[in-house]
Amino acid sequence: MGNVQRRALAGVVSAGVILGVAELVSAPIASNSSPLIAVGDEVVKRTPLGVERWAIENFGTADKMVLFTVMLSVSVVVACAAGMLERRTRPWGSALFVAFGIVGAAAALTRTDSSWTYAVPSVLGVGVGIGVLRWLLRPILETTPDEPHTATAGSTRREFTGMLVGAGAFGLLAWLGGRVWASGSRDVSANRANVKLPAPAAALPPVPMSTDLQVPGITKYITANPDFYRIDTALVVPQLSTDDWSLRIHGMVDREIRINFAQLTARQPIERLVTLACVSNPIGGDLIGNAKWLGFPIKDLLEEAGVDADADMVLSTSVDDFTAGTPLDVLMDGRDAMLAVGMNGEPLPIMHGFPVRMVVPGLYGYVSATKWVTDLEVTRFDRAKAYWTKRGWSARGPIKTACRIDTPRWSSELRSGPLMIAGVAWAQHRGIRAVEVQVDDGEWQQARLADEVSIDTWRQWVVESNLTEGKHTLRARATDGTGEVQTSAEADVVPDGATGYAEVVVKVK
Ligand SMILES: Nc1nc2c(c(=O)[nH]1)N[C@H]1C(S)=C(S)[C@@H](COP(=O)(O)O)O[C@H]1N2
Ligand SMILES: [Mo]
Repeated sequence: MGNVQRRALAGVVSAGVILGVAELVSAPIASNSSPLIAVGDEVVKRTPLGVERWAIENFGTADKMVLFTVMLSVSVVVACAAGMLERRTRPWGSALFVAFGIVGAAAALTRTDSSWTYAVPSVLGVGVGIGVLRWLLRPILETTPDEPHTATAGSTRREFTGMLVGAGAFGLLAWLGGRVWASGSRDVSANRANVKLPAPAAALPPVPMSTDLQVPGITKYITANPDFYRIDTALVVPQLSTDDWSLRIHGMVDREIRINFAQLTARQPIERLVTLACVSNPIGGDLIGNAKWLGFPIKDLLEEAGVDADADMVLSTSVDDFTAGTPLDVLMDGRDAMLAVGMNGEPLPIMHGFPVRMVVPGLYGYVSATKWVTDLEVTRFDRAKAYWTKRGWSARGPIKTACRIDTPRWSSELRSGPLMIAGVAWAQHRGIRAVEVQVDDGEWQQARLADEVSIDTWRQWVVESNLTEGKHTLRARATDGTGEVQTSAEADVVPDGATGYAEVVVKVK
């Protein structure tokens, strides 16, 4: 092993020690005091709209993994450089680590919930990391990386390997210890398991079989919780217990309201089927899901607070500072906009907003579905801007009429003969009146629809077809409950949702 490799390895292992120690020290403070999480949060906050859109389109829900991979790769490069540059009297490698620590500490200190303690993980991590770097390099601190024969100067290869493994194990143990400590002290699953959901006044009748057409390959009418798409800006899922939760309703109201979990759940709940959809869902995409939600009408609470006639928006804020701006008229027009506490018969899963989130039929999630919601400010669109609106997305986000072909799938190779073309269509709060399917440039054929139990959910559809040999393009379009056919014009997801017919190309042999 030459000096170049020794220096690079020492740099990488010491950087690992920095991250491990920082993770351990962040455990009793807060997850976003860890430099990796703090810097990640800051990067997410500052990512330009175009890059964000590109990331969601290409990585979908794996975007967070991609972010961490990029950050770790950058760290490895910096760490190699630090190892190469470190000298006894000119500690440029240490200086690089200090710079690293300053970035981490600065990011941590600018989190909204931070205090001076948020700098401690970065400072201690870098301190220990520099010590480890200099200890590992001691025998060769005076060499330059390209000096060829230094095996005689300093430790043997075996000694050095032992030191590296020791330091690496120390960093890994610190990191694992931090993870275990943090999950033990912050995890609210035990709290969630103890929640007893109130029963709705009028229990929802069992969902009729007729909502599911039982076509192989079609999306199920109800999406099971583990299969439900997840979209949020949180790098670490917020852990908010029912004891720590409370909601403040304020702003342009006559009386400010503060309500805790016991008070909220003592109220009369409703149970409703609502399909949530993400504005970033491309045509044919799967950022959409349907669940049975248990919750409390937002309208009632707003009426108790008494909203100003001038107000036209409710800015909801989550415990991790995500915000959504929901049109006030939508919350007040009698639809089932709610503060949800239950999803498909269970307390909300933690990643879907436990203990309380908003659900508003007919609006994309980014303007309405705030998870871990703790604050509702009654205000005006010309006074407040929500998280995604600041980043170039439309202030209002009504869901556009759309449909998806679930089966057959893209580029399937099929045998000629009878074929079921089937999928789902949605136009939340307007309902679906019809779906039509076209094969190549043929006639539009009416699809058979599953029963409609709510205009706030998607609806399954199926067409029986018979395809000849060759390549075929299948298209579908939906008509909403007002009689309007979805547009064929193709639009991108930015700024207010994709449009265009659903399309699948298949080959028949
Ligand atoms: N706190 C918080 N709530 C949030 C978001 C977020 O980033 N943070 N994203 C919204 C968006 S863009 C969507 S599409 C829905 C997704 O809800 P789900 O993850 O339960 O499917 O949550 C909304 N609520
Ligand atoms: Mo979304």
